Amino acid sequence: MSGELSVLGACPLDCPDGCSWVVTVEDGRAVKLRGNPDHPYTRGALCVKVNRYLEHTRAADRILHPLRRTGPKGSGRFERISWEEALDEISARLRNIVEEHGGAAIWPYQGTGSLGYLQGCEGVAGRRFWNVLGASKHWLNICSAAGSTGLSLTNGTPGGMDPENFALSRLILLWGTNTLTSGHHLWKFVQDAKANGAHVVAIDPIRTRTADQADQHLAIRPGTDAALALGLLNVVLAEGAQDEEFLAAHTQGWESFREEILRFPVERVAEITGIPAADVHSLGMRLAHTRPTAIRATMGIQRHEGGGTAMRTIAAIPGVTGDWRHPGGGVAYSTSGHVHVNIDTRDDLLAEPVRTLTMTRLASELDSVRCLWVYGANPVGSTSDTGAIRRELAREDLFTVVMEHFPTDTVDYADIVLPATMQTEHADLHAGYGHLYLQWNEPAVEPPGECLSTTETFRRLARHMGLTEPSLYDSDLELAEQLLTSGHPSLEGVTLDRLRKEGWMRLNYPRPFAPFAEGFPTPSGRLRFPPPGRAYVAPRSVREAGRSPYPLTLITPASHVFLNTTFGNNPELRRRAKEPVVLVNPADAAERGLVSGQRVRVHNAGGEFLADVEVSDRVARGVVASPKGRWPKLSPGGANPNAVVEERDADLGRGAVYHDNLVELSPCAGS
Ligand SMILES: Nc1nc2c(c(=O)[nH]1)N[C@H]1C(S)=C(S)[C@@H](COP(=O)(O)OP(=O)(O)OC[C@H]3O[C@@H](n4cnc5c(=O)[nH]c(N)nc54)[C@H](O)[C@@H]3O)O[C@H]1N2
Ligand SMILES: Nc1nc2c(c(=O)[nH]1)N[C@H]1C(S)=C(S)[C@@H](COP(=O)(O)OP(=O)(O)OC[C@H]3O[C@@H](n4cnc5c(=O)[nH]c(N)nc54)[C@H](O)[C@@H]3O)O[C@H]1N2
Ligand code: SF4
Ligand SMILES: [Mo]
Repeated sequence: MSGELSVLGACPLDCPDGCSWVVTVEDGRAVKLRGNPDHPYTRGALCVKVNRYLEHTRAADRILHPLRRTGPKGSGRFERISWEEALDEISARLRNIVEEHGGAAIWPYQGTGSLGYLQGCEGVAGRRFWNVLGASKHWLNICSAAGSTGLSLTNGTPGGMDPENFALSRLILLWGTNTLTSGHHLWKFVQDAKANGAHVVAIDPIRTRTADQADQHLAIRPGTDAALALGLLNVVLAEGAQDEEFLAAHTQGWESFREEILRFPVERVAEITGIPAADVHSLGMRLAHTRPTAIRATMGIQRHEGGGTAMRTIAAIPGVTGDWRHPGGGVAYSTSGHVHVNIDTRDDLLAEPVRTLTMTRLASELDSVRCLWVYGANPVGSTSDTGAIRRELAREDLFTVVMEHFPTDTVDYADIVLPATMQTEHADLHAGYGHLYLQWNEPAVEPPGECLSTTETFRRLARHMGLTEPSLYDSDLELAEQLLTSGHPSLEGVTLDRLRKEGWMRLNYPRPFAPFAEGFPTPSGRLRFPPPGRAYVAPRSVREAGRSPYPLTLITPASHVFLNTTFGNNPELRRRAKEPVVLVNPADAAERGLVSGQRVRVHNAGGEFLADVEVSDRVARGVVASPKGRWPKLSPGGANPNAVVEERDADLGRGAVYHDNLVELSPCAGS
């Protein structure tokens, strides 16, 4: 058809699958979006959420122009202003703040709304600009920091297995991961393995849709995974199935770790984890005698007080069994450790060293901040302790700028709102943290209204402020070229020209890829076993058992129909999500006289949100669950689960503790 063309792009969202997509454009309008059938990981499919992406770009509530606040902070009342007015006001306020309080009073709060290297959190967007102003640094710890730190302590990198190699595995542990919801493209490789006789076990406090499809589900007590890992290894040792050759050649700390394992016999582990001893033992036997064994452990497992250690200790398993020898063995958390692009944020532009502010500590660290600049993030929907965040954001001495697509709860607190382009409207370079490909996203259509990309917004702001540093003005294509110049062998042959033509390229790793068969990227070249006494850290729920007035552990996992808070305003996906629910075990419900459909307050000392009870044996006694992703202002009572998530750190990497909070359920008045 005349005027029709196909444009290759990539899904920008915070999801391991990093899909490659094809946009059909007719007469300047994007009319169709589908998964790229040629991409080996995408294999032609997107997901229930992103299938609606084009409709989302044209949603009636899309922000198309710069806005200035007219009502009180939090009211969401704005007037339309021009870019010129917006840049005037922002430039004046930023100059003033730098002069009076120093650059460190600016907090560039960048989230994972886009994972792009140009427009999103993985790259340079805005960071050179912030360095020229001397702004505080931002520690993006909301998602995966505890697990990445734990894995790096053991292996020297968060990178591990190529997820495609799950097809080669004989035993698959889906450990604290809801594959069919939060990264479903792995499933095809799991199915391939199953077709070859692999046994698949889901280890999750919730019987998820993934657990339903596994051969076996172990309902573990939240936050006790490291103890299970030690118990499984205890059986491996009893069987004499440890790989002595691998241990001697490629690990360190084995003698003391071995002793630690012996302190976790099956009966003790059963008591800690709530998993019957017979099940711990039988899985230990499978682990002892099945090579290769692949472990998929993603972010759910590390959103606990002991979550970093959980990943650290789980990562020790293939060190003992020698599974790293085989491409179908090992642990897959994130492949980001295998992506070695050159992210040149130009820290040399900083006049002096600055402090780092912590994303999940927004409420408490905002105290000393005078400008909060939010992009790619929706903290009022997604960050811990939203009640405290709202109180801070209401401060009159805080100048808040939000770059956004939609009028989120965070936008409601902005002084100035800047309209941002969506993925079909700007260029970007992407990896995926669940595969080994790079994708190029070519803009398919013109931006609507006055939307600007992140890179262009910062170029214009720099010009408006008269900044002279040349690298602030690098074009998108120049920035993309720079990213590919790291000289790392994995980028050999990967050029921007080829990426733009072909849409995606595999990083230059062997296939099949066994990353640690010959050693680890630690200083000694060896896997480092956890030191004695540090292999299991109990979660809050276990530490406080019987002492807290809030006896139930709340898990707030990924929603099937939202992607974090993205799509939380999409009418069709909201319709599918129905009213917010909280899963409650029949015994816990009976004890409180609660029945399905009844609306309750889920509360603790920090706050409360409302949800309808769903009595279900999908959760064990003592565990309740309610998914993340709803917009507070579109939820009953104006709050989502983050009202009860405490501002507290995990044990490693200052990670967040979204699945490690204690609550009580009480009937709503009148319900
Ligand atoms: N209770 C609970 N809370 C959680 C979690 C949990 O498990 N439980 N998980 C946490 C995790 S893992 C994460 S990653 C966070 C993420 O939580 P959110 O901050 O809600 O992340 P997103 O919804 O991915 O994106 C945030 C915003 O970025 C905007 N955005 C997207 N692309 C762009 C762009 O190119 N430019 C600009 N300016 N904006 C853009 C989107 O419109 C969106 O409103 O939530 C955390 N919150
Ligand atoms: N549909 C959809 N997909 C998403 C997202 C989304 O919001 N929606 N979010 C994206 C983002 S930002 C991220 S970080 C990932 C998150 O996705 P995942 O990595 O899958 O993380 P969660 O959904 O937080 O938790 C996964 C599973 O871990 C279980 N779990 C919780 N605590 C424990 C524990 O102590 N031990 C064990 N063994 N299991 C536990 C939960 O019950 C849940 O079923 O998914 C991405 N993909
Ligand atoms: S959200 Fe994940 S599964 Fe869905 S299109 Fe994006 S990358 Fe693919
Ligand atoms: Mo995340």
